[in-house]
Parts: sequence; C-alpha cells; structure tokens
Amino acid sequence: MALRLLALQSSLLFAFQLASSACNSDIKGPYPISLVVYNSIKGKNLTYTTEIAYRGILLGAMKKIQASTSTFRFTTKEDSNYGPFLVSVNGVAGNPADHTYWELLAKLKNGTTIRPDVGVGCYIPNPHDTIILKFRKWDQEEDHVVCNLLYVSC
Ligand code: B12
Ligand SMILES: *[C@@H]1O[C@H](CO)[C@@H](O)[C@H](O)[C@H]1NC(C)=O
Ligand SMILES: *[C@@H]1O[C@H](CO)[C@@H](O)[C@H](O)[C@H]1NC(C)=O
Repeated sequence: MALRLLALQSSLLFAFQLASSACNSDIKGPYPISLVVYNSIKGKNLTYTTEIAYRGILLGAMKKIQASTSTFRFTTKEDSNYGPFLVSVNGVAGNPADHTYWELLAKLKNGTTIRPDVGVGCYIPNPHDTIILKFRKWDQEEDHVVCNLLYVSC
C-alpha cells in the first residue's frame, strides 16, 4: 500500500514537472534591438539600444528608450485607420506642407534593410533588428519609385 502510494506520488510529481517545464519553455525572454535616429537632412545619427518583450511592438520599445534617456523624445498622432503616426523625433517634426516625414525602416540581422508596411504601433521587430527612423522628404525622385512599388505590392 505504502509502496503504491509512493509510486502514485512520484508519477504525479513527474507529470507536474513535465507540465511546468513545457510552460516554462513557452516563456521567451526579451531580446535586444537598436534604434537609429537617422536625420538625412541634418546628416547626424543617434543610436539607442533597448530590450524588447517577446514579440513586442516597436512603439513599446520606443517608450522604453524614452523613459530611460533624456536624449530620445518622440510624439505620435492617432490615425483612426492605422494607429499611431510618428510625427516628431527629438523635436524634429514632419510637416505635410514641406513634404517631410519620419520614415520607418528596419535593418535585419542578415543586413537587408526593409521598409515595414505598417507603422510603429504594429511593427514587431525581430531580435537584433536595427530600427531606423529616417527624416526625409516624400517627393524626392527616388522616393516616388520606392513608395509606389511598395504601395502597389500591398
Ligand atoms: C500618402 C501616404 C503616405 C504619406 C502621407 C503624407 C501625406 N500627407 O500625403 C507618407 C509618405 C508620409 C506616408 C508615410 C508612411 N506610410 Co503611408 N500611405 C500613404 C498612402 C499611399 C495614401 C494615404 C492617403 O493619402 N489617403 C487619402 C487621405 C484623404 O486619407 P487620410 O486618412 O487623411 O490619409 C492619411 C493617413 O493615411 C496618414 N498615413 C499615411 N501613411 C500612414 C501610415 C501610418 C502607420 C499611419 C498611422 C498613418 C498614415 O497620412 C494620410 C494623409 O494625412 C497609403 C496607401 C493608400 N493607397 O491608401 C499609405 C499607407 C497608409 N501608409 C502605410 C505605411 C506603412 C506608411 C509608413 C509606416 C511607411 C514607412 N515604413 O515609413 C509611413 C509612416 C511612418 C510614420 N511616420 O509613422 C500603410 C499603412 C498600413 C498599416 N496598416 O499600418 C499604407 C496603407 C500603405 C501600405 N504599405 O499598405 N504614407
Ligand atoms: C546613419 O545611419 C544610416 C542607416 O544605418 C547609414 O546609412 C549612414 O551611413 C549613417 N550616417 C552616419 C553619419 O553615420
Ligand atoms: C534577409 O532576410 C529577409 C527576410 O528573412 C529576406 O527577405 C532577404 O532576402 C534576406 N537577404 C539576404 C541578403 O539574405
């Protein structure tokens, strides 16, 4: 009887350990990303690094950087269709009259730079991504080509 109880107890314990280890392996830790503020008009870059939650959104990482340093500030404007639109970074604001805006780019681990097809509230950086916020004009000759291609494909 005692032996049977012991056997039951140990098999229960085993099942518990199995279940808890399966759960633990589902919990994935935060991972590092970098953020480069690339001001192509003033020609100066600023780089920040932070840890982003597993599959966390870029906006969360940007808020985290903003909270931890006095040298990164940004503002957004809520768009009813697409969520937060990045308006200004470090006091430099995009302006429809000047055709300027902050472009969102991501340099992947393999070196390829992509232009995400969603904004900061939807983009989920990959581990070790370098996010590039690039102040630029949207009516530059090359822009038209790049933008049109991207918009057509989405
Ligand atoms: C023109 C345009 C822009 C212009 C808008 C400036 C202007 N005043 O014209 C510029 C070049 C600034 C732009 C930028 C971006 N855009 Co854009 N844009 C468009 C486009 C082609 C037309 C929008 C439009 O004029 N609609 C007509 C007007 C009357 O309606 P509206 O509601 O007033 O339009 C405003 C919003 O669309 C807003 N807007 C434009 N793009 C974006 C993107 C985001 C994330 C937000 C929140 C708002 C927003 O600006 C418009 C003018 O004020 C659409 C695609 C389409 N054909 O609809 C993509 C589109 C809206 N853009 C898109 C994206 C992804 C971006 C960028 C994130 C690209 C990038 N990687 O940098 C950036 C925004 C970065 C940031 N700072 O937050 C996506 C949004 C998808 C999504 N679910 O998030 C779309 C749908 C294209 C696509 N790839 O599928 N964009
Ligand atoms: C700024 O960053 C961009 C994007 O990573 C890069 O192409 C450019 O050479 C950098 N400029 C300077 C001055 O470091
Ligand atoms: C890098 O990875 C992206 C996405 O996984 C892929 O689309 C791209 O072709 C890759 N580039 C290179 C140079 O391998």
